[in-house]
Amino acid sequence: MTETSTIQTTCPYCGVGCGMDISPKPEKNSRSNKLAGFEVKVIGSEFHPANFGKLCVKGSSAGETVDFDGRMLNPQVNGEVVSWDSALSTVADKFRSVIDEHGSDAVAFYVSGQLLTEDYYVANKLIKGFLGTANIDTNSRLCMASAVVGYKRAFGSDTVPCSYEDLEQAELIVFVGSNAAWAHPIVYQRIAAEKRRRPDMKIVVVDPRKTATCDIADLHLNLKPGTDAVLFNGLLAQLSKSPALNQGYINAHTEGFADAIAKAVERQGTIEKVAEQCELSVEDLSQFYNWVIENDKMVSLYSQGVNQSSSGVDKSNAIINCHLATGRIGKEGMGPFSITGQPNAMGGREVGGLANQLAAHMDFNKPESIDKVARFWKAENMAQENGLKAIDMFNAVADKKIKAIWIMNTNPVVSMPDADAVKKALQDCEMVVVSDCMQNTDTTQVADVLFPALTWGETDGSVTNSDRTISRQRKFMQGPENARADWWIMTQVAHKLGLADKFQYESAADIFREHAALSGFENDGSRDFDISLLENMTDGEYSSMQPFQWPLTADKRHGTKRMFEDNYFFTPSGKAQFIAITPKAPVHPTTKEYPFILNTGRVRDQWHTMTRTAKTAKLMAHTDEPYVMVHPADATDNKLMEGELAKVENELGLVIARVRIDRGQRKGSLFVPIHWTAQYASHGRVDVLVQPVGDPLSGQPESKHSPVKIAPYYAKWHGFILSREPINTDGLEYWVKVKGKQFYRYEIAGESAIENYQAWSNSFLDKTGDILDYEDASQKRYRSARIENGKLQTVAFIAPSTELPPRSWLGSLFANEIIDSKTRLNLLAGQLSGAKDEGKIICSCFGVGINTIVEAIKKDKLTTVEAIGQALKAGTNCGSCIPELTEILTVEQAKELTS
Ligand SMILES: Nc1nc2c(c(=O)[nH]1)N[C@H]1C(S)=C(S)[C@@H](COP(=O)(O)OP(=O)(O)OC[C@H]3O[C@@H](n4cnc5c(=O)[nH]c(N)nc54)[C@H](O)[C@@H]3O)O[C@H]1N2
Ligand SMILES: Nc1nc2c(c(=O)[nH]1)N[C@H]1C(S)=C(S)[C@@H](COP(=O)(O)OP(=O)(O)OC[C@H]3O[C@@H](n4cnc5c(=O)[nH]c(N)nc54)[C@H](O)[C@@H]3O)O[C@H]1N2
Ligand code: SF4
Ligand SMILES: [Mo]
Repeated sequence: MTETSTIQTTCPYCGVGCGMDISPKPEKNSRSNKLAGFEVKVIGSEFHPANFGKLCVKGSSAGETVDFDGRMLNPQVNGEVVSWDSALSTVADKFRSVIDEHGSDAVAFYVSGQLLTEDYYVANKLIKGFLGTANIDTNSRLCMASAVVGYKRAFGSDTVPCSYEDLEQAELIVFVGSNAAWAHPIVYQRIAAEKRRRPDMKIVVVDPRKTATCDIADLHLNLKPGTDAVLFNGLLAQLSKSPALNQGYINAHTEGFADAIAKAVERQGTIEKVAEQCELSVEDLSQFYNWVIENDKMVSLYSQGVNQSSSGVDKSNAIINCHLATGRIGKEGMGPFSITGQPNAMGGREVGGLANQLAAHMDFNKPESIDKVARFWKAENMAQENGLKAIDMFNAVADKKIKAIWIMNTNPVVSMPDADAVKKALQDCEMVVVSDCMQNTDTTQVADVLFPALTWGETDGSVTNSDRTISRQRKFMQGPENARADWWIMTQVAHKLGLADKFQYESAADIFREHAALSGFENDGSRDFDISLLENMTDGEYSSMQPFQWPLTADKRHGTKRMFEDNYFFTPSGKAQFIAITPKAPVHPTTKEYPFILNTGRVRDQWHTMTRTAKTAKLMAHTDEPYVMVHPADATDNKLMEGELAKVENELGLVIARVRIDRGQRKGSLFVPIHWTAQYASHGRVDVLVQPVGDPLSGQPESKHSPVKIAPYYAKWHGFILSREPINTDGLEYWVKVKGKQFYRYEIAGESAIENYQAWSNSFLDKTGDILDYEDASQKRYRSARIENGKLQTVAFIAPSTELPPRSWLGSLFANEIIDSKTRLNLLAGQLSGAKDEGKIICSCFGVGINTIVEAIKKDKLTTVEAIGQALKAGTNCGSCIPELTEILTVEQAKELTS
């Protein structure tokens, strides 16, 4: 990359798959230190069909996360830095000896929907074609496995029928278990913009929780958790009695309608029965059903509220059934649209990188498919049957049936259900290999061998987004000297295993061509995934490849916007299949001891286990601490106070989180975000509470429905430490680490009283330089500050309650070259008299806090989001905070009315 050039790539985060234009920030890149990394300017690509120039706050901050802070820099074996040659041999030798001694099924790969397609292809080929086992599963099992099986049951193929454009053409969009405002912000904003243009377009949100997505909803159905199949079976029953039923379509292009409708009518035949089972009002439900009946152009956009369930496959088929019954598929503005989460969840499906897939949209269910792939790969040791899915795979590690596992680009010690059991299984495993770009993650900490991976911006490949658009990720900077691309690491292990001739790739382009060729190999229209027109593309063409939607075939040379326009499905009869659904309750009901349902999910500005997004203070500003969202009545009944800490517990584990009381939360249900790890919090890993049960067909875990109890965490003291350098947290009972600008902030608390403040301070804080401190043992207060060479190094504040000074002024002092005498005088007061506190940051792009917003609303009588934007800039860049600005306006207007 030259000082002026722009390189087009794709966002490393969500499945929207936004195109990005990257250019260097020359002023930031003059540092000579090779390990300092690089800073780049990121803007949305104007012509990318996913985003047309827009980016959300995560995407637009991606350039701030490419420094090498915390990166894994070298291969390591048992904690020692070793050469590449030695690390590769260690892994190849162990895999070889385990296979020789215990058979192929004693080894496994656990990979990720964030691998590039080329990496994924190599992983799948190596293990299924040459190690002789299909024990390769992926974090996509936790993500969209149910949607895959749902599509396959209905269409005979794993085909997402829709395009993003369909969302803009729809008359009715039903979000089911999707908080797209936070999880797919640019798709959500495209819908929101269309809703502004056509206010009579109808938006329905089906979610037990009131989320930011409800901001544009005409109707929010806060159904009883786990009852979506009842809702859509009920809808099918109503459709069957309505003019929306498309009997012509049903007769010509589908099978199984009679059984499906019989099952639906049996128990969900009346609106009243459905309302009762879903705990919804008859009025709301009738409204929903009527809108579906009246609006032909309907898209159902579904995500983890549907997929992450012990009957997630049935739920997706219950949704698809309604589209088949009305013929609402394969046409403009309609279709059942499973929106994918990770940037390359779809690419993983295309290469077949799940344990129950073979390759290129083929499965193990047909011997001729196995033979086909074996011939194409010239495979010597072809797997013959499905491997173990994620939950079973980690159980097999625990049972010592799997003796060597290679984890790439995922953090299962955080993200798998019953995460403590997964951690223990890995600790006890003979060999755990982890390829990651970061040195310290909860999973790298249980590894025997570490491979330093190149990551986004440093390596080349391709990804497929939610609407089948394949885009290039391009290298725009050098990674750490000793890090390597994931595909390269795997090919080198293959070489060490004597497979050099089968893994002769020199670039991502080599792999892409082979992948494209396999997609067309003896296909003849029998498989939906076909991009074989690209099998002979040159390196130059690969380098400049523009986004396109697969399939790419001789008669669709520019790709395929919409699938099933010809009403042909990939089933033996060519017809789509209705599936008769008997709704099932979640596996674990609440009990007297564990009376709450734990729901889990995402927050706006964090990505998964935070290994990148926690590096930027900007993205930490919106939500900085694990929280538990509670309904006001449940809070009262359980003595929980806003802003205090609570323990959420069951027989599997314990989470400690900050209480947020919210009317949008359903009674009896709690919500905790998924993001915190042991790197950032003492008790923040929510998956330690999640029951390891999955859908029998898809194996996807029920991550949104685990029974728990909640009680106050009776802290004897609360406090915070701000420190220029990270501190050692051993011995702190509750802590959360938050990256600020030039400092780290630790929110801390303890159930045991601090007997001696000096001793306490000595165990966590350095003592060099100037120490200012203040102690009032009777009031249980302690404050200290340490200044060295004129600069502030640490401050610590302890109090008996959460009433502590705001952190903003103290934090800002870390930018000062020198602490002057006036500041010194105020340090232990924690604030300048009269200084204003921003409060919780709402707009991350411009750092605007809630206090500033509320004050401006009151003072300038602001009544619209646009007016707030004009006054404060909040909401005018990426727009991700607009739902929250609307909420604040509503609350302030309500206060105004009642005052
Ligand atoms: N900011 C951000 N964005 C992300 C990610 C991230 O980490 N951070 N991750 C990406 C990934 S990999 C994924 S998979 C997607 C996930 O995207 P989403 O699925 O939209 O996100 P979640 O927050 O997991 O869950 C969605 C909603 O399901 C609801 N839900 C819970 N139980 C039920 C139920 O029984 N029925 C219904 N109808 N709803 C229910 C929850 O209340 C929640 O609001 O997000 C992607 N985008
Ligand atoms: N309770 C509950 N649990 C959940 C969910 C939920 O909603 N509720 N959601 C589930 C879902 S949908 C998902 S997708 C998972 C996500 O969970 P994970 O996949 O475990 O989370 P990530 O943080 O994305 O992990 C990616 C890892 O890869 C590393 N990495 C980044 N780039 C590269 C690279 O180029 N190469 C390599 N080798 N490594 C790299 C990162 O540093 C990080 O350690 O969580 C699942 N777990
Ligand atoms: S919506 Fe945001 S996180 Fe998702 S791809 Fe676009 S910029 Fe990246
Ligand atoms: Mo996901």
